Amino acid sequence: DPAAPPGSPHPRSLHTRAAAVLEGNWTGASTVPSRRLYPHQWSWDSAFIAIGLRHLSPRRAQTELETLLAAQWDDGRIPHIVFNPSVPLDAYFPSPDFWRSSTAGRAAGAPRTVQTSGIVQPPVHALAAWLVHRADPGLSRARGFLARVYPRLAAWHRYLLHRRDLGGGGLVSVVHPWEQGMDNAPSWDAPLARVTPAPARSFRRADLDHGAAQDRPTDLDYGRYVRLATEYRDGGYADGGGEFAVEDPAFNALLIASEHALARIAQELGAPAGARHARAERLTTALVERLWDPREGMFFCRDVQGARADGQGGPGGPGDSGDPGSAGGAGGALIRERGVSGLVPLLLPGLPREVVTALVGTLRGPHFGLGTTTRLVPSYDLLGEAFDPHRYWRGPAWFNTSWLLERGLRLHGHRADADALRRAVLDIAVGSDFAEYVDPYTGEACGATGFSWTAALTLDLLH
Ligand code: 9YW
Repeated sequence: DPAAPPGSPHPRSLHTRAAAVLEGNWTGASTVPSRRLYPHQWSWDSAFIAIGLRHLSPRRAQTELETLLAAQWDDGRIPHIVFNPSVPLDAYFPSPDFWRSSTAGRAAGAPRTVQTSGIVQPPVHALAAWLVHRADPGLSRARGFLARVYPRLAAWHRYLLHRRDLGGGGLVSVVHPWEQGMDNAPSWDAPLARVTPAPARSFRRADLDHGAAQDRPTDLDYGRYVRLATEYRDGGYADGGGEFAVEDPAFNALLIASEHALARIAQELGAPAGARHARAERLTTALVERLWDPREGMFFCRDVQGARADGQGGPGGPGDSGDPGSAGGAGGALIRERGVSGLVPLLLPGLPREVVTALVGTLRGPHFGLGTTTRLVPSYDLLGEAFDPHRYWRGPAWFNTSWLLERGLRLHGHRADADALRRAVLDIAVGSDFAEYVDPYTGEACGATGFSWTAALTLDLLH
C-alpha cells in the first residue's frame, strides 16, 4: 500500500475498500462492472478497470485486457460485451441469444467459441495497455504483453478508422447509443426520435430487477435501442446504411488519446511511431473542425444523417452559419445539447490553446458548475431542459468522466482545479460506497454500489 498523496481522505482504508470491490467483482479472468446489474465483461469498463488494477496486480490488469482482446472479431472490432457462459440468460438483457454473434456475426468474423455483443464501446484500450505496461515494465516485457496486444489494438483502430468513418470527414461514428457508453444522454434524443421503437412486449428488461426505474433509461428509450440493435444484427453487423450514425466528441477523443498511446507502444517495441502521432494530430484537427463550437466553448455531437436545416434552426439559434462544422459538404448537423462528452477532448495534448481555455471556462461555468455549484462534473447541462440529477446519463456525475477531466486539467497545467476534482472523486467514491453514479450536487449514490470502474479509478487517483 504505497503512501498516498497528501490531502486524501483516509488513504489506507480507501485503498483497502477499493481493492475489496475489485476483488469481489473479479471472476478469474476479468472483472464484472457490477455483480448483479452487469454480470459479464464490458469493453470500456475493462479498460478503466485495468488502469486501476495495475496498482494492485499488474499481472491481473494484463489478464483483464487479454481476456477482452481474445474476443476480438476478425474485422478488428472489440465487442462491447463478452458474455460469461455460466451466467443465466435472463440475468441481463440483451443476452447472447439476442446478439447471436457466432451466427449473425459470422461474415464479420465473430469468434466461434465465445459469445459477444456485436456493437462496440469507446476505444480506451490502447491507453489502458500503455498505462498497465508502465506499472511494471519488467513483468510486461517478460510476458511479451505489449508485443501480443499491439497487433490487436492496431486492428481495432483500423476497424474504427476504415469502417466507421460514416460521415466522410475522418472521424468515427457510433451506430448505437450503447456504443458511446452514455446510453440515454440527451444528445441522442433527436437522432433516436427517427427510430421506430420495438414493441415493449417483444423484450424483457432485466436491468429493472436491480435498478430503480427512475434512475434508468425509459421503456421508450429501450424500444429504440432494441430496434437499432436488431437491425444491425439482421444486416450481419455490416457497417454503413443504418438509421443512426453520430460522431461523438468523447468517443473520438478517446480514440486519439489511444492512438498516441499506440505510438508509444510501437516505440517501446522498436517499431516506427511517427505515423501514429501524425495521425493523432490529424484526427485532433478533424475533431476541432467538425465538432467544436467556439461560441458555446465546447464540442457537440454531429448527427451524420440529420438534416442540416434541423440542426441550424434548433436551440443553437441564428448565426449557425458561422459554425464551421455545418459548412457545405461536412454532412449532418451538430446536436446542440451540452453533454459531458463535449468536454472530454480536454484530455488531448494537441488541442489549440484557445480551445483548452474555453473548455476549462465551460467546465467551471453555470452549465457544469465545477468548483461552484457541483461537487463532481455532471453528465449533462445543469441548465438543460432534459436535466435530471438522478437519471443515468441525463445529469448524474460519473467517475470515469471525472477521471478523464482530471487528467485533462492536469495535462494543461490547471493544477488547482485538478487537485480539487481529485479530492472530490476520492471523497465521493468512498462516501457513496463506490456508486455507479451520483447526484452531482450532493454526491448521493445512484444506481449500483460496489461499481468496478469507480473503485479502479479511485485507486488510480490515490497513486
Ligand atoms: C446497459 C457497464 C455499462 C457501461 C455503460 C453504461 C451501462 C449498459 O453499463 O450500459 O445495460 O445499459 O451506460 O457505459 O459500460 O458498466
